[in-house]
Amino acid sequence: MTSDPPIDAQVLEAMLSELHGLPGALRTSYLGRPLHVLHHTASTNDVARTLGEEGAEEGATVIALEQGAGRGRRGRSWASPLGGLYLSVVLRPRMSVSLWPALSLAAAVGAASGVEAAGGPKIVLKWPNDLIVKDRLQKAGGILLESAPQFAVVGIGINASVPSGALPEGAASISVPIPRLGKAVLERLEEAIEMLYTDPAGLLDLWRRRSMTLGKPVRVVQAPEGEALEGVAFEGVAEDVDAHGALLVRTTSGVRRVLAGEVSLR
Ligand code: BT5
Repeated sequence: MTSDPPIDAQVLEAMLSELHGLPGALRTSYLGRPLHVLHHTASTNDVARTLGEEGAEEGATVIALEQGAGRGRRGRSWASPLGGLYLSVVLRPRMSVSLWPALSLAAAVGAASGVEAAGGPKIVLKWPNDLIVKDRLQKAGGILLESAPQFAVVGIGINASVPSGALPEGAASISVPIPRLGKAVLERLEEAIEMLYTDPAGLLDLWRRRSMTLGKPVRVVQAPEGEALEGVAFEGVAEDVDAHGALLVRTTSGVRRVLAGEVSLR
């Protein structure tokens, strides 16, 4: 699965033209409308944030073939070589700001379902945002949710067909063509976001069914996004997620709620 060949110029051209034609084929009502396709950018989340600040409507989408400064959470970097899908959408969430973190779970459900719909492997989810190839337990994608006062940006990175050697250790590529994956992810992402708005309990159930975190002993280091991760670590059993996307961890002194932090399986 990590043996995809390098992408040559001809394949690249074909991919770009297929991506430019994507909006005509997309079964979405707002995601991918409009769709900005870039050969290279620093981070699609930054481009989407600028679009949001300029008043872009919900659904404006940016796809890049490679990123020079792809970002993970807490300032970590996201390896973004040619062959990955790097996609960000502008959302104007129709729910109270306190519930926005749950968009990260909806995005994970949509992206996982998109991978499978595009013919990729079965995906399980590690709280809050890792897409893990089920039979290899390796990370193939991640979600970066960023909020501004009037809008949110959901960024998704998936190792679609990244040549071996171009990814960090422990990462997997899923061997799916980027245009097909982009289409399926946008369609399933819109379904998941709509479900979060109209049937949040149902969406949480979809997340629970894919979770590899719930029911497991975990070690948690808790700190708000943007602050150093040097809070006191604690251990417990991951019990559930709530409507805000928080992880509920049972400890010897009761249930603790983790909205932002790092969770490792013990
Ligand atoms: C994430 O962060 O998993 C969120 C990744 C979001 C990337 C997308 S790409 C489109 C959009 N534009 C951006 O600039 N970002 C978003 P986190 O949970 O912090 O995981 C980061 C960690 O995953 C790193 O520290 C590495 O250990 C590992 N990692 C880095 N690149 C990877 C890759 N390509 N595949 C798998 N694991 C990777």
